[in-house]
Amino acid sequence: MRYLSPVKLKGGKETLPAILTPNTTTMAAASSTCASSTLLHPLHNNTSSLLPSTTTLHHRSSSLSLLSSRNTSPLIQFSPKGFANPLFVTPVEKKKSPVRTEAVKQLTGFLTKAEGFRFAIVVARFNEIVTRPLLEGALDTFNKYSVREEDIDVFWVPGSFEIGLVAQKLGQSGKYHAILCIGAVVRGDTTHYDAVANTAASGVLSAGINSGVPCIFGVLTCEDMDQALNRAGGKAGNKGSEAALTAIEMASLFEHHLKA
Ligand code: INI
Repeated sequence: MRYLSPVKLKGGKETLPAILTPNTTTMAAASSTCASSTLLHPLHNNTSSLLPSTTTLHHRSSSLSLLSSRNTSPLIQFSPKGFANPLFVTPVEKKKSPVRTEAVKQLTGFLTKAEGFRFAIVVARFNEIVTRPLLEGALDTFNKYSVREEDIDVFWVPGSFEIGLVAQKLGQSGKYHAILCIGAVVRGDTTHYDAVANTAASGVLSAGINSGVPCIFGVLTCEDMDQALNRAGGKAGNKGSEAALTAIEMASLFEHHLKA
């Protein structure tokens, strides 16, 4: 059976009829009695940037997929796992929730006011053809967000395996608001890759936990060199730059909300 449903696009520019079809995989939420659902982005917990934020799905079936009428590939599917698709659907109750949430504090770090924060960057020399552009991406982002050059120290280590120990020492020094760890582990023919990748990840995690200072994981773990270069300023962006943003946000969260 198929139901036609209007889909409102942001700004009201376009209205695409959507086809709702019963789906064999059902999410419990979909069988609720509420008359409409709002599309939410799983990461941002707000209306999706992938689909128009005002998209409203009117469903009459307990188990549905939302299809564009121009294209039969599903835009959303209700899935028991929920996160299997880039979008999931959470029913929004029309009636007011009995739980009052106005007084609940929501605390987050800010990307503004980064001036004055001190950062250490630990960077692996191994695969320097990848780690150097990652470092440059990080320095560029710090600069854009007003972190002063004199507030950044860069420590080079032989490989990603060595990053955790140095990060922990720097965290414990009390000199920095966050430690940014940069490396590139590229899969080779041996299991060495797994050992180095796992050690780098657990080392950076332990450094943060043991020092109480945010240690950010900017270590690429890639199948091949192409993939690594794509993430170091190529087609897939610059992960060093993204890691620098994470460092600023975490430094801010700790400074403003988690100070002992
Ligand atoms: N170090 C890396 O940073 N990336 C790698 O891909 C890598 N591989 O594949 O060997 C690597 N090895 C070196 C390692 O990090 C240590 O420096 C070395 O084992 C000495 O402790």
